[in-house]
Amino acid sequence: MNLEPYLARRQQQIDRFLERCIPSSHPDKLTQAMRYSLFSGGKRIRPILALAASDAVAGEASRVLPFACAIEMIHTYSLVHDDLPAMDDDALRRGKPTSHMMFGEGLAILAGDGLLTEAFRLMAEAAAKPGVDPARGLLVLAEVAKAAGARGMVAGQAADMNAENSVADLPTVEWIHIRKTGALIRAAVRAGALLGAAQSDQLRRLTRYADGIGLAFQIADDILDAEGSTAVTGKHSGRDQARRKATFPALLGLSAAKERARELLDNSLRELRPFPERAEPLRAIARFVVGRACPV
Ligand code: GRG
Repeated sequence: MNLEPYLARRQQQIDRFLERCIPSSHPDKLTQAMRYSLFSGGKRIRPILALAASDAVAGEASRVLPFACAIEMIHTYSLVHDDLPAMDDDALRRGKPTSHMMFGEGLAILAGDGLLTEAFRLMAEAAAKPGVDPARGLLVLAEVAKAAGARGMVAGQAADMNAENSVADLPTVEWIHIRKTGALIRAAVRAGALLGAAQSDQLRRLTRYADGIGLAFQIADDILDAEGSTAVTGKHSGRDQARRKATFPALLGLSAAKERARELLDNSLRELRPFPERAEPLRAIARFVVGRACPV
């Protein structure tokens, strides 16, 4: 499958929807700051995963789209806050100045808050719309909340900050990655599967698929950082090493980290074996995620 046109088509669909959610017709600074980060060239991997998971179980994409876009808003908020001086203190994201460099710290914090809250409004409204089973919609909303919150991504971020000046071992690093990066990816795939009325075996397999690529995604990101690929990441590279961050490449070495990423990719692809042709985008996305950092 040629992934590029698929990604481009999905990105367009997502951008159109997000454009309607946070329109440029509100000229205030807060909206400008929210839109600056929301439309600054993100790959849209998480919402695309939600849509592709729904495709894999023959679901209806239009029902998933609001949830998928809400997850992208949550992802965007997490990046804006992660870049703040109090956290990772980054001046560059996606090759552009970060939100606080453009708008100041206060507005960057509020832009993140605004995106996070809008995401929940969007999901709540979508759950109440005809065509979506409200119980299913609420279940997805609760899953996304858990994944993003203090038992998921926020917990991972807190542990990551805590680990910065200590020597973290591999299980600790994995614990952090599973929450900081993996939880939202898992929620995206499960949202698509649940809204597409996946059968329980399909849901289990898709969850394991997501867990594999979630961890592989972070390992790939760390490899790109270690190998200095600013052109690929749009971020300053070598920052993990400079901050002595415990990462897979730091703990295992680059070649073993790549091996682990490829192993996780194989596990994820194995989970998709019983799925028909319509799961092809999920397979291609998994190869793409790992392939950015090492040959697959
Ligand atoms: C602030 C609560 C809070 C959490 C922050 C997401 C995150 C947690 C931190 C960002 C730093 C980081 C390395 C996260 C790992 C996940 C990751 C690789 C994010 C980048 O995701 P992409 O590549 O980004 O999908 P784009 O730019 O394509 O949207």
